Amino acid sequence: MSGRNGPLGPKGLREIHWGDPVAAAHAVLDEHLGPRTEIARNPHRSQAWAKDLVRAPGLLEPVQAAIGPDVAVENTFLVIKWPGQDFEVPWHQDGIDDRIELDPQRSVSAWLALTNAPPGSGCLYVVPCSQRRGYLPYHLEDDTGASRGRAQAADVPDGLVGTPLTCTAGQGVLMDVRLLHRSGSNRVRGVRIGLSIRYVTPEGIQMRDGSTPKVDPVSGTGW
Ligand SMILES: O=C(O)CCC(=O)C(=O)O
Repeated sequence: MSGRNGPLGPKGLREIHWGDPVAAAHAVLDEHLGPRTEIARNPHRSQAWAKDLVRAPGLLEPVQAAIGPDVAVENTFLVIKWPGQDFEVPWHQDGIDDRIELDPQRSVSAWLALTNAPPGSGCLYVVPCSQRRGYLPYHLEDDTGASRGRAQAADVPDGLVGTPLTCTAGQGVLMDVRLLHRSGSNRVRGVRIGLSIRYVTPEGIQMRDGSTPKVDPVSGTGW
C-alpha cells in the first residue's frame, strides 16, 4: 500500500462515490447565490452541511482504507465556480506550502463534486502517477490569483494539459497529497461546486512556519 506510489497505489488517485449531494449543494447555494465565483475556507468548522460531509461514510471508509482509522481534517476549501468568469487554479500539490508539509503516507486529499462537473465546467485535471516524483519546487500564487497565496508548482512543462476528471454530483476523487493537479474556468451553463478536504492521521502533519497544527478529528481513538 505504500512506498513511492503512496497509499492510493500507482496512479496516486482513486475515484469514489461519497453520497448524496443534494442537501450540501442547496445549503451552499443558499449562501452563495452567484453570479460571482467564490472560494470559502474551512466551511467544515462553521457549516452544518460541511461538518456532516467530512464524516460521510462513503468518504471516510476509503480514506481510512488508505491511511488508517485515526483521521482528522486539516483544512477544507470550497470553490463555487459560476459560469462565464475566468477562475483557474494553477498546477499544485495539496501536501506542501509555506505553512505545512503533509506526510504522503499519512495523509490524503479529497475533491468532492457537489454539482455535476462535466468537461469545460472547471473540473479538475490531474497528472496520474506524478506523486512518484515527490514534492516539487513551488512558489506562491500572488494575491490577485484565484488561489490567493497558495502554493503553485514551479517548472511545470508549458502546455501540460493533464487528464480531466469529470464527475457527476456525489462523485469525487481521493488524491495522493503529492499528485499534481489544477482546474480551469467554468465555460458551461450551470454552477460548479467542489469541496477539497485534506485528511491527516496523528503525526501526519509537520508545520513549516513554527505554528501549532490545528486539526479537527473525525474518527478513531488516536487523538
Ligand atoms: O475546486 C477546484 O477547482 C480546485 C480545488 C483544488 O485544486 C484544491 O483545493 O486543491
